[in-house]
Amino acid sequence: MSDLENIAKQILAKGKGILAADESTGTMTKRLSSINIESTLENRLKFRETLFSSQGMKDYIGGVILYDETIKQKTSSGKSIPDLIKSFGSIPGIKVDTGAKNLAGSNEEKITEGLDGLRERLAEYFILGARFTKWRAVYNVSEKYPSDLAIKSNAHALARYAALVQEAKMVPIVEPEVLMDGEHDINKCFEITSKVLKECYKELKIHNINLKGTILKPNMILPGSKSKKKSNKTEIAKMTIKCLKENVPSEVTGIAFLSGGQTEIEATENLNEINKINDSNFLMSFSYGRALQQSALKNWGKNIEDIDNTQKIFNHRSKMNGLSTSAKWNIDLEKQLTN
Ligand code: 5MM
Repeated sequence: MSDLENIAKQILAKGKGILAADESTGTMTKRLSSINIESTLENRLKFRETLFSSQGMKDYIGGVILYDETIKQKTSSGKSIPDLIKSFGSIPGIKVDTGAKNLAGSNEEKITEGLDGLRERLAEYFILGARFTKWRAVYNVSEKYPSDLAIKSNAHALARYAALVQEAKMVPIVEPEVLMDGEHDINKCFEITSKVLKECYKELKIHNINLKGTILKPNMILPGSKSKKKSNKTEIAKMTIKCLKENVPSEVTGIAFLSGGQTEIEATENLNEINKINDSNFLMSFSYGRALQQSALKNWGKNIEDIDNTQKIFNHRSKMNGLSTSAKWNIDLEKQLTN
């Protein structure tokens, strides 16, 4: 097994998934202002250190995606943040895109930037302890979008990113996110996600990517958040698996879904259902941001010194998602906040 495949397998080892804590300062400021906490360097670190030193890290979190600010920070006891993560047997990762900007030629759409100087930044992140990276492309769904231009240019950028990351001996997470916003139904999400994934894997192939040394971070196949037609968990799971089987080469080591605006319970329940009926060779796990952090953040906002309860809530969410990676979650377990 290659080193890269080994890292990907360690991150998604049985019962484990990824904590996406790579909010850029703007996004983190929004999250903190929702709980009336000032977005200072100290507060952003304090919340993240609280999560990263939780016991749930040990059993359920195989990797943590960090933001540039955080990977360079030290904990209150002087340990570096990557070392803290490693002390739980988890692997530090880093978001390396510099954000989604307006796409020239189709201004209502986005292109993710960050390729300039990436080779040099990757070398620096490797020294800081990162062993995997993330790059997120976003696609709006409407009658005319996403355009071919957005699909092709984002796939090309994702592939150039992945090639540079593998050259730097790290595992690239490839994240093409078809956004949930909109009135579209689940079939439209299936159709667009299929198109997006096809193009991504076409470009990854052209760029000679070792697919075994990658992780795909896709959206689940869901109706738009304003859709009049709701879908149940079985339909969501079936269509998600079908879409991945049809469009993702079987060499890809693992799939770690984003939560994309689902509630915490929805994200857990849908992953559990996917694993219940998963008949593909893919490991199906999570790489959640909001769906792992929301309740913990809310509790922390009530009293930022209440580390114990915030960690308890985070441990519980991590455990619930860990269970859903092997279809062992159920709603009764949700009520047992024991950790
Ligand atoms: C944690 O949020 C990440 C993005 O932050 P920016 O928009 O500030 O760059 C985001 O990429 C995240 O990793 C994924 O969307 C998954 O998070 P969710 O909340 O959708 O599970």
